[in-house]
Amino acid sequence: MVNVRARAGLSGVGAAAVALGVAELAAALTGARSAPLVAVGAVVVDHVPAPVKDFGIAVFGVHDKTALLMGTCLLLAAYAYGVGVLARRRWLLAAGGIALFGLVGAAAAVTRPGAGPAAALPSLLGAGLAALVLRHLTAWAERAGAGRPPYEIEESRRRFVRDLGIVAAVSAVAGVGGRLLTSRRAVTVARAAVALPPAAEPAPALPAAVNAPGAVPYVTPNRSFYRIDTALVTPQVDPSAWRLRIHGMVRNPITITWADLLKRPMVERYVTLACVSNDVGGDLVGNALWLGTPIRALLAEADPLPGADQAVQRSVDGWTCGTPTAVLRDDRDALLAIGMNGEPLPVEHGFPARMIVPGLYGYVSACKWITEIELTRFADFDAYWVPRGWSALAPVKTQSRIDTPRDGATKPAGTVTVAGVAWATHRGIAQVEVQVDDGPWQTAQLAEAVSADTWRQWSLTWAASAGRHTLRVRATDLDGVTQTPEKAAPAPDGATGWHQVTVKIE
Ligand SMILES: Nc1nc2c(c(=O)[nH]1)N[C@H]1C(S)=C(S)[C@@H](COP(=O)(O)O)O[C@H]1N2
Ligand SMILES: [Mo]
Repeated sequence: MVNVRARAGLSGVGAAAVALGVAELAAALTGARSAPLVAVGAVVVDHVPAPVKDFGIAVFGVHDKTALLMGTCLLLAAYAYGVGVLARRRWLLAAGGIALFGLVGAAAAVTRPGAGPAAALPSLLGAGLAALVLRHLTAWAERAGAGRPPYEIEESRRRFVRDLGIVAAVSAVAGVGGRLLTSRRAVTVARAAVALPPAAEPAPALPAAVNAPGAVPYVTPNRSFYRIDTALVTPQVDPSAWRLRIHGMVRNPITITWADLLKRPMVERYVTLACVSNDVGGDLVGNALWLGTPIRALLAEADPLPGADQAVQRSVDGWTCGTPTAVLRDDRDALLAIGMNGEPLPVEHGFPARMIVPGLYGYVSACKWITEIELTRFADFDAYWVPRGWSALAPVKTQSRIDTPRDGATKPAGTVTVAGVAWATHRGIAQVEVQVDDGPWQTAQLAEAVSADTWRQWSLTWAASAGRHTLRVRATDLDGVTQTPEKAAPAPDGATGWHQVTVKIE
């Protein structure tokens, strides 16, 4: 038996696949962010309510974007199936469904920051082809209907399967080809050609005892450094086209090029970067050696007007964050950074330039792919995350984490090393204490500190007896303030509470 309806549905899915594949290919010319899937996804990312976004990060972690794209594909497949079924009897309605798909994609693409009218092309081209493909496939599907002679049904089945196969192959080739072309055009080549200037002020040599055994390494390698941003397609910024414009409430607006930037004095600093979405015990925190030029000097040249209390950093993809101007002008090492652990910034960490500000969460300070700093007032402008329910001011809260033993681990009785990291960036860590069950707080041994701006490793030797035990950690910063035990969720300005793990000793 042939199910004509299912064939019609599959025709719809095939047509949608062609649309996406061809659009991907077209987007190799008009820019990767103009592909409909990516453009619509980006609009979703920008408008998803904060709790849903938190849920996404909590469930999918750094794979939240893949999950979003796959979810969108599934929804689209269901929609396309419906359009295919409709096409049998109500062709005009189905055509309207396709047009709607094309218009939504085009609208999403042209309204992305920095997009031109050409960004509409991939979606419109895709929708046009989808209509042709659907017309063609449903014609074959229809010829299997009741009352047709058996040879015709058989013939239509063969033709349908053949043409659906061709459609699938064309979309796959177009889609993969488009992606390959895009990545070839990517800035990987330009990045490989960058020779970082030497630091006028190199970072101090790391003390021998900077690592505690069992804690994550003091320096987080680039490939394992957490990545958080709203960019569905990593912005590709060629250094030769890069500019940083400092404007707004300044006496002397300035624009610098990549060549200008490389001529500026560079310093190297270890700075720990933490995400406000990091839960107690979470791993959205890392420490790297950054190479950059102090932003303080650049701002002094621009000469902010009194009252310009907020420096809004803007990325090439339109994302913004607002940092108190005073923080960028005080004596801390706030950097316009170009290097990370001895390499040019990895593309996903902001190549060619980003901000790194000790003491503030990333969402209010660490703009990647930065292209603009606009001096303004907090009263006049809300940066990206502020209308989405996050605090405009967000200094990093003191936190500590147990890296070993892991929660749920089983260890033999006897000596067990408890170790981890603690950070109170720009204030510094004075003390870390560990509590076993309801026992007294024991002072952990601290690894040597590099500066107040980085995390500090700690460890404690524990004489573990058989049974189930809970280990808790808390840190005290150099101002003498101990982490609060009170549990708070990451929103609106960072999680609080003590990290604890439960282990079984046998
Ligand atoms: N352009 C841009 N920069 C951004 C973001 C973003 O979404 N877009 N996210 C910020 C957030 S929330 C954090 S925690 C840090 C993370 O930097 P990383 O991905 O290099 O670890 O980047 C910040 N810079
Ligand atoms: Mo973040």
